[in-house]
Amino acid sequence: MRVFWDERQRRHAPVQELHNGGFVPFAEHIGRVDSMLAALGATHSVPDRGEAPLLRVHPGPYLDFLKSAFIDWKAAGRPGDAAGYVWPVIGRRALELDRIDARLGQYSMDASTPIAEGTWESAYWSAQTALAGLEALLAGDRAAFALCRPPGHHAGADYMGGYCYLNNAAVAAEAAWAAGLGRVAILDIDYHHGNGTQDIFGARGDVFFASVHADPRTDYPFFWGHGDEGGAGEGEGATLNLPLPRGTGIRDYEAALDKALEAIAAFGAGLLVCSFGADTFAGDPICAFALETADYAPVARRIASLGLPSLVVMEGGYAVDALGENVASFLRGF
Ligand code: SP5
Ligand code: ZN
Repeated sequence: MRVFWDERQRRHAPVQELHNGGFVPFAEHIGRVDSMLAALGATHSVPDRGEAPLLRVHPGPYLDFLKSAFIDWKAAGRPGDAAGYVWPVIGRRALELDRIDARLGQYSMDASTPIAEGTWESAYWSAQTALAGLEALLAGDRAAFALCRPPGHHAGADYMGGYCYLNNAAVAAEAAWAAGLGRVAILDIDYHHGNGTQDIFGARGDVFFASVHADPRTDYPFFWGHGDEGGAGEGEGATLNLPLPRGTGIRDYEAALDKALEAIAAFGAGLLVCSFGADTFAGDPICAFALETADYAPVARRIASLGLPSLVVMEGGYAVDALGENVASFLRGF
């Protein structure tokens, strides 16, 4: 399976994030990439397909915000990285406010997603990496791995969150649709619910979203991913959420995964996008499932048995020392 990666994804390097009421080192750091690259070997380069495929998912004003936020932050005389501190919970009024603090609140859902100097450049190339993986499928590869970083599945059409800025999986799924590949299924197996992806496609009947994740009653993102969220309008029945309790190991995990795979098979997709997070690993420092390195290969084999052309898009995974081997195990299984 070819691995796609662009060095410009390294430029995003926020210093810290809010955690338990104080600031701690940013968990989604570049050491994750070094671990993966060391385990995966050679990578393939990523062409620049411009902003048009991003604009199929994200509105222009949101992209403009991502591009200028750090510059505006510095222009306001602020130290460190750009981060919001006020959120419009009563309703997201369509106010066009100039103040950088207002814009940071308007376009984000949490305080763990700071914008640093290289954030836009890395997010842009992360999305381009997903598109490069999709192009490998269009060229006839059965599967491709997009080493996306920053990750994407918490980002909605017009908000960032959960270390995510652009929704790489959604950008690839939309591009696949535009390329005529037909109905797309997205299987999200990051530890956290992919609220952004669900939000983007929840009202669509032509894109299926299935997610196996930690129960949002105990885990981030809390407000999305509950078992009764099944899509809306034309998308009713095209969203499947399978929350699992903390401590879940491979047996119960595979039972839930099989439910998701059955639903995807019944949907009749022409392409699978798999949002893969290795934060389901037993040793993950910020998560609480119990998968072992060797478990990722049979998990991937089950997914591959769908027989669909498959784009694997990297999401989370914070046990840096084991991350590369966990991803390698998954890709070998595929
Ligand atoms: C893509 C992905 O896995 N995003 C996860 C976002 C979770 N954000 C909230 C987690 C809060 C815990 N912060 C721990 C910081 C340790 N340095
Ligand atoms: Zn995650």
